[in-house]
Amino acid sequence: MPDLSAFPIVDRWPAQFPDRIQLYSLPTPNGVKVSIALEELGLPYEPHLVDITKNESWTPEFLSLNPNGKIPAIIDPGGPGGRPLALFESGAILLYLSDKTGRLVPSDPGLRYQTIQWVFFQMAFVGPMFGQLGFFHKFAGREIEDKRPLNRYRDESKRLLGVLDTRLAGRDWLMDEYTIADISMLGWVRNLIGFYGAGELVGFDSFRNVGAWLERGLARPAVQRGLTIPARPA
Ligand SMILES: N[C@@H](CCC(=O)N[C@@H](CS)C(=O)NCC(=O)O)C(=O)O
Repeated sequence: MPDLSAFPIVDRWPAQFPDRIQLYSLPTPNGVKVSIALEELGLPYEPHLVDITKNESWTPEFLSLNPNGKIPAIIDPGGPGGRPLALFESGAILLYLSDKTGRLVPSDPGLRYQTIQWVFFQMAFVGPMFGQLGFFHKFAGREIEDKRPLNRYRDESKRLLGVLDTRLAGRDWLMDEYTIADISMLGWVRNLIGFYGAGELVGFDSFRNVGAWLERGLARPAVQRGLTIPARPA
């Protein structure tokens, strides 16, 4: 049985199954990338709920795994060389899981890099811009009288949806097959029109290819399961 006692995070979130991948997360757009990938891959894992609304990601135990204080993070007890590997940053975790299994990424080296390119596009643009739009449209930023920040993130989000819409013309997924690039993006687009309520603001209905892609993605059973893991307390 692997020994995870060197990781202080297990003091606060004990591992009942230390031989499984330990997932520290919450079902947010960044968190669900990893739970969806794990569900798609069928890898054995143990989810732990880190309640960011209670600042649990800023506790010393969590910071010992991710000094940046953000979910998601994992420990794979069976990492490279059979040694435990701790990882944070959802894009890095997606890449790691796809490399570990040889799945959810094309085997052709060129196509693999293009898949990674779309994951980086999500990490650098879609997540940060949609997140800021959510803040200025739905949360505390809504109160700010000066609408320039809201308008800036609205316009940038629309531009990004346009990039995605063009890429998705005539294709089901961002690559020729379903990959970690789709997984990285689905939760964010869903959130934009769902939780953030910004569908009308960005004219989502005009991005028909993105709408059809989102529907296809959300219909996948592993996506549906991943979107609710770790289960929030009742
Ligand atoms: N680039 C990071 C972003 C992670 C991130 O922003 N996580 C948010 C939830 S979606 C978080 O943990 N927020 C907690 C906080 O800031 O207190 C990744 O993709 O893993």
